Amino acid sequence: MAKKTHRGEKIGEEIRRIIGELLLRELRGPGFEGMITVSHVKAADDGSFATVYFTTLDEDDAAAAAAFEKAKGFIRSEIGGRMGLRHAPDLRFKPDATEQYGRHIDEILSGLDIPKDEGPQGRVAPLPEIADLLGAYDHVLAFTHTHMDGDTLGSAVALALALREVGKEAWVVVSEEVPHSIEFITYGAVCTGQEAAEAVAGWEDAPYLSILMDFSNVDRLENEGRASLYAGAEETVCLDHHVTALPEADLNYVDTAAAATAEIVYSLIEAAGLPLTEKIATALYVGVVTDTGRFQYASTTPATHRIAAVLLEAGAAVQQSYEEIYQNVKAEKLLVERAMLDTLEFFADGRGALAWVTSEVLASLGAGEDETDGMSEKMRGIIGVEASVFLRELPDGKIKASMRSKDKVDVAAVAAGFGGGGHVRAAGFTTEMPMPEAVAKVRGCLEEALHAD
Ligand SMILES: [Mn+2]
Repeated sequence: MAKKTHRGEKIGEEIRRIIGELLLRELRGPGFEGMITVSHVKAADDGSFATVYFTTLDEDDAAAAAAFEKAKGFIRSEIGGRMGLRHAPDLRFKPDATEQYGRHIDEILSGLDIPKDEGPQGRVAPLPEIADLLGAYDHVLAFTHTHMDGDTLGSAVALALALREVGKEAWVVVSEEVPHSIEFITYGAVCTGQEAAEAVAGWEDAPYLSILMDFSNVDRLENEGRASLYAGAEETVCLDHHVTALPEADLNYVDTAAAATAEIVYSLIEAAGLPLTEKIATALYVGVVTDTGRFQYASTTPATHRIAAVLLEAGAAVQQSYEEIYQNVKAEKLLVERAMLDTLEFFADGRGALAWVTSEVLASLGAGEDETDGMSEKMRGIIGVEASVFLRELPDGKIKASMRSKDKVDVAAVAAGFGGGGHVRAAGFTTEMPMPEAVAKVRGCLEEALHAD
């Protein structure tokens, strides 16, 4: 027994040293700007997992935790490589809350005299504070993320409509055409960046609030017009439920336990005392239904169902939602499916499934972005398949990969290794590797993850 305990301690100390080195040299970008110290690492004796306790000087623990989470795949591969482990421990990152470390930090601070409030990062805010903030503005812009889905649109439309109910001016600013399956929830609240700019000009310098809905990385605003509209606000807010969130807004509310941002917006509407009309309920319902795969993903919680129940009571158009979203399939979608099935392959004894499609094939089928949705879910649905990945070539030649898993593989960790992110059961990334290389690399990483479980 004593020997085993010793082993966990040794592994933990080695991991602490490696991450310390990575923090000095390799780990860069949002969340890693401040001074982060790994105080200690608690590793399981069998080396299967380890909890990394860290402290931050600027007390922005959430940003650091998100940054660590995002870099987890990379950190694990470094640990595996440097320690010669076939399977690096699964990692969890936690802020170190011990008093002892608080004192240590005070010592460091007094010695270094570093200003506390520095850097571009915003801060994490509780929902009631954001509810209060809504009350302070008469003008609000909510931004959807690129590759729009039912959650980003439903959440943004719901909040805009709720604010309009109490006499405020609110718009949902989109960067692309609304997918036809969710067009029915635009309810006259959606506009382009150009139209929003005209609206803002009409507000004659009145301060407005910008909200990132269902994403936290401002890069996903994509076009210039939207980026400057967002930045032109008096204050910015981010509402999101993704693990890989980079809190870039002034005030950030990120709840990774929420199955959809629509759940967060529901709570926000409630906290702000805003009304819940039939249209608002429908928009939120669409967000919840689409992000939970019709209440079937592991992210679905009792709270998800309770919120759905309230939305139904408020008159959400359930039947219409399902018809519009799921019984509205373009023929092109089936043609893409056929092309996808042509490349379908299994690996890791049938526990992994992979398929890909080139932009040339997509163009010849007249298929757009919408028509490639759901392919990795389809593959995950196959008997015996634990993890699936669908890769498609974008018109600019980049490769976009979408991964899904049943209940064993953390695909967010795999995606992080490629600079992407997402949820444990649904994640993705974009890469500039050519298709054959991307296919080989992601197959290799998934094979390793499948062997490790
Ligand atoms: Mn979402």
